Amino acid sequence: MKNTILCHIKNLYTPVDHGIPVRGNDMNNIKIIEDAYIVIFEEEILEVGSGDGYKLHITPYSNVIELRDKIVTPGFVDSHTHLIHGGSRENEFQLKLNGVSYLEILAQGGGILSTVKSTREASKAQLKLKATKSLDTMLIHGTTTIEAKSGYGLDLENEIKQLEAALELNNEHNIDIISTFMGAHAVPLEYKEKPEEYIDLMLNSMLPKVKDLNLAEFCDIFCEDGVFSVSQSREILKKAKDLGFKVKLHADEIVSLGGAELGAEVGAISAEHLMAASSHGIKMMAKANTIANILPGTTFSLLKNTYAPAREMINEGVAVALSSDYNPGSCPTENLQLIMQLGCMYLRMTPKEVLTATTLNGAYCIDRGDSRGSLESGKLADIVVLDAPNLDYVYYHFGINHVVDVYKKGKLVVKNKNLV
Ligand code: IZC
Ligand code: ZN
Repeated sequence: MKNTILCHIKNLYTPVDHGIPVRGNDMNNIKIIEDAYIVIFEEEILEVGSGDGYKLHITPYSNVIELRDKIVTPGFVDSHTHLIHGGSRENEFQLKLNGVSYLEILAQGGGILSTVKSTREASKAQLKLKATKSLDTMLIHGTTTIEAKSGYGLDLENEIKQLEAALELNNEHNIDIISTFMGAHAVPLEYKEKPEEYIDLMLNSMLPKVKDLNLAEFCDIFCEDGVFSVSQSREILKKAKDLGFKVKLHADEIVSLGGAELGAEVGAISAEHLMAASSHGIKMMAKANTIANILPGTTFSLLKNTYAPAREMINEGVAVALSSDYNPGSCPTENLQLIMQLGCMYLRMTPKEVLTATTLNGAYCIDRGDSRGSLESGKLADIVVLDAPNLDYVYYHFGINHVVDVYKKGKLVVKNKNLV
């Protein structure tokens, strides 16, 4: 049998999957195996154990790799990205440093709307080329599965162009990409004076068409002051659900509007950002099993100090995920390890909670908990090898890349920090 065996791993760290997102204090329940091994067959993990147990699986065709001074975790899942876009927004950086807010820049036609212009001008091939560079960077930093949102087309043709680019890259790149339709990311300039008409277009044309073409599994919306109100968001998310989309939303990112409450009310799989979520909304999310997907890189990059209340969420028994929000405006980084470090330093989550949040709970945010997010037999062999003596070290020694090797579906795709 031609298997791959990773053995004598100094320490293996993994959440344990019980078939549901990991909530509250259970997020600290990371299994640690010393002198660990993983037997990989084809795309999956066949067995995880410790000591010499792997020897039973050795055949003349086995590829046996010793990792004596390395630690291993599941491949990271980045469950909130705006991967596909044209252009960049460093021209707004000085404005931001001068104190001009994100929503002011958007109201002046910049921000998301500036990326909409660049994305509309780009061909699908150009979008894919740019996104491929980002995917390569993500993979080198240990991310093996991502979610990718549309929302920089804001008309049917350009939303389809973005979603097709993501679908094609899912087939062409080693990273798995789960697609989300986000036509309700902003009201496009041509509808500035008649936003209700844009919402009608979403409800009656764009959503059904994207569903018919099977271009996205999820639907997301930017529920925010000056963007889409709670009642507009409710209408769109309900319609999306009726059409068969799974739903999630950008909730209480900047202003406390009741996005967390809406997420719980409509049965969203996750509510994302939540910097300004209310205590009532957090309690509702706990009750409704809505995952809190927190994006501390955005708070950091927006130069704010109002980080999402992760400790309160965990105390209330909410399942918390962390993700990058990789986008050209409010969080231009692909490095999920940096987000993990911010999770400890600013959200005051423990290293173990953060690992759960960026592996198994990230996978549940995109409805992939059954196949990834933990190192257990039967799951995909998505594995990262880190050059670190223990898990805490990865967070403590910040701003660098600790990942040396990455296995994606059992295949070595990053070796010694380089793409294979
Ligand atoms: O391009 O600014 N928050 N959408 C909602 C974003 C951030 C992405 C962007
Ligand atoms: Zn976002």
